[in-house]
Amino acid sequence: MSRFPENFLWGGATAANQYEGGWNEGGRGPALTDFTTGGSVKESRKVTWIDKDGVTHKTNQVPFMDDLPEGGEHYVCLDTELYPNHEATDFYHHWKEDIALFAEMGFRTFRMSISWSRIYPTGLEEEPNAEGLAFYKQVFTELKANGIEPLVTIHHFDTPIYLVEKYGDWQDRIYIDLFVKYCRTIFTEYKDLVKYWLTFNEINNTISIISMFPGMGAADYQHRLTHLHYQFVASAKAVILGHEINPDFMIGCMLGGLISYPHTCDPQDMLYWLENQQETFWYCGDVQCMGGYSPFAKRMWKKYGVTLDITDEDVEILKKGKVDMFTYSYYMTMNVTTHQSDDKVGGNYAAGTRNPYLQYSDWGWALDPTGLQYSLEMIYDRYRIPVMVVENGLGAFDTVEDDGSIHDSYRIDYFKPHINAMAAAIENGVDLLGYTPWGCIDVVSAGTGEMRKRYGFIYVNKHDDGTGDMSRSRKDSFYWYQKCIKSNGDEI
Ligand code: P53
Repeated sequence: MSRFPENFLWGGATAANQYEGGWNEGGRGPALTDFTTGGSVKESRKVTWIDKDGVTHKTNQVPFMDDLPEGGEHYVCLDTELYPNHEATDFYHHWKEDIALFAEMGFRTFRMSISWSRIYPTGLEEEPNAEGLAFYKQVFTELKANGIEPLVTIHHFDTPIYLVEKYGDWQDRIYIDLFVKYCRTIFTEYKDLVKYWLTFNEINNTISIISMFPGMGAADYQHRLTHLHYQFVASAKAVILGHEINPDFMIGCMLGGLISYPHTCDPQDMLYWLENQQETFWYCGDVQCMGGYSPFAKRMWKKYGVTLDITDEDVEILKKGKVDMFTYSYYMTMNVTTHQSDDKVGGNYAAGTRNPYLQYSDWGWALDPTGLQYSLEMIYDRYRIPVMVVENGLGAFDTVEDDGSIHDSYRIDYFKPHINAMAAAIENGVDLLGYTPWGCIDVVSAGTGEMRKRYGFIYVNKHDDGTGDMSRSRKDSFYWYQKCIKSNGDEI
């Protein structure tokens, strides 16, 4: 018997802002992610904007979740900069070809996101953009025709820019109604094509990445937790509405798998670790899966001097709008400690100390498959609802050989133990529905804006300087994953 359930959803994951492109085509309006430049591990990505006197600026921001900087008139794109998310890897013009490649690998599901501003260009329109709706309809229809179940993220970092300029980034209650309007449109339009939905991608990033950006304007808790509260209510309302439109919908939360360990067994480290996990992970998971804030949330509000705009109606909605499944991204673990340590590691979560038992990738990400098993069991133990791992993978440099082949054995080596870790968690009782490795086709990196940090089984000929003809090719890992899916995870 196979280690995985017979109908296990093997697939891959992407997001509109990093994959779709066509940013100014088909009536789409611009989004927050369209004003973010490229960067690298050393040089962080910047946002570009213009002030009231017409002077342009380039500043660091907490990525994809910040207000227009003080004194700003508008966000603006500068001729002197490259904006990698504009074209991304051009799913907009390659969807048919890409879906054929996913089908060839044997995908049973494909995770993608809808770009809100392709449906409502500013977010405020009464009527949706018909061309935008038609684009996703043909994509979902093509996926279904290939036996692939769409798994759709409704919001993946790309709030319409018009709303951010007018209302701040989720700093106004109006966002709840605007988001629900957007959900009503897509739920109704695609109710017979899409069953699996995720409301907000890595919703907990809002708080978990604050520590990476000390001293930046929006890295204050009043701002962050307000943003989160409106998203929680918007998500719960979407869950309630979705079930009215189609009771078969499976609607999930999506968290960034910020899993940590206490660096020492000092009891003070245990307490510190517990508090860290409550703040960066359970704070969000508990609201979305248990239907309201946990008692620890109150401690957090007090600690950071936060007062939230929570109405009685909000409390009722959170109670009713519990998600059907828990989904998360899993890349690494990090260590936390109350002790002094100079041995910090880099990566998207730069705050941790180095774990002496683990190896680290070129981008400073800890390689820890056991952490995947541990987190799956811990999450299922707490919530007892189906779980899905909707991102996992290795960002790496790939080399194209003279004959066009790409020998990415390091990627295969990364996946194998992670697949074994999932099998072990299933064996121990976890109800795991599926697995969608991140960037199954190369996409723009969210953290650094690079192309050279690649995750795909499918290579896309596009480079950091904007060159490349966007042609697709199969890496060695493509054939490996095809075999893995065919054997339902037994031959890896
Ligand atoms: P990249 C942390 C902070 C911000 C985004 O990341 C993150 C993470 C890691 O959990 O990214 C998620 O591209 C996200 C994807 C992203 C992926 O992980 O920086 O959901 O959009 O591309 C990988 O290597």
